[in-house]
Amino acid sequence: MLFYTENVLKFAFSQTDNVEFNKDNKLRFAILGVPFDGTTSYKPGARFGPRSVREASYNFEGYNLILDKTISAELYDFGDLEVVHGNFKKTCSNLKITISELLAMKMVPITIGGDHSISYCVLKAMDESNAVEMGEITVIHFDAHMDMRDHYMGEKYSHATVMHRIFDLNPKEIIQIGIRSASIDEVGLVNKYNIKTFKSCDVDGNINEIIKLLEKIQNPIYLSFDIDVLDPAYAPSVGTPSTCGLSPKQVEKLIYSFKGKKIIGMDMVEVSSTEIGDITSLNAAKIIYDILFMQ
Ligand SMILES: [Mn+2]
Repeated sequence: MLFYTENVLKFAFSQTDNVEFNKDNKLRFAILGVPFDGTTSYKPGARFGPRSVREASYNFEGYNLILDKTISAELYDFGDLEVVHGNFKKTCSNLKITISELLAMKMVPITIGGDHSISYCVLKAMDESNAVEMGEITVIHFDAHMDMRDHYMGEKYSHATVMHRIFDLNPKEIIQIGIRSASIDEVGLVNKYNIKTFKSCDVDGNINEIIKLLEKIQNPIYLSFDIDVLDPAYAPSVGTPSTCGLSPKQVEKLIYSFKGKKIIGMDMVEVSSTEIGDITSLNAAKIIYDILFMQ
């Protein structure tokens, strides 16, 4: 695996003892930090996301009062990937190798970015592995932005094109939630290919219909969370803030519809907090916890 050797803070409640991986079919999650923000187009700093989200994770309990549940999923924090700053291609190659190794250990990767470009590398590694059949996966994408551009500033691989690259991998379906920013070409693409897109105003007006749709999903789910899906009031430290977004309570309600679902991976991207106690990283850590509580 390609890791930095520095001893980074581990996500709260992650286990440190050596475990014989692959021994049984027990669900185990692997946290992996990817401090790469080479494709950020506005406010840089997502390279600090893994550090700040881990730090924020210590503010939560292992017991969820609302759900009356303790965390039962096993969680291992593997530290940070060795990224090559400014070089997406080399970083993506390192990430794919490491995700492949985690999948071979039957771990479910939870990747903390980093800018959104890294999500493609995680799914590409899944596509190339024997562990995952891409045609059976529903990708659920929480974001203010569609990220469906074919190219951005001449670049094929970017945080602004990431969902188009994931679409190119032919997952079973893509569902986008919380969108409020797109180009007219991106809207043409999602309409042409029947990609389900729920705008932030759709969540305000019709959250129960969206929950019903999510609850019906039976196949494996990959979750991609751009923290800018939240309104900048709740998540100001992001690469590309967009107003009129979702509230943490709306996102919590949507996440609770994943109870018992087969989550094969998730990423939390675009967190660019640099201050201890920053609300953006607190909300990002809470979303990761809520997903773990769904298992
Ligand atoms: Mn975004």
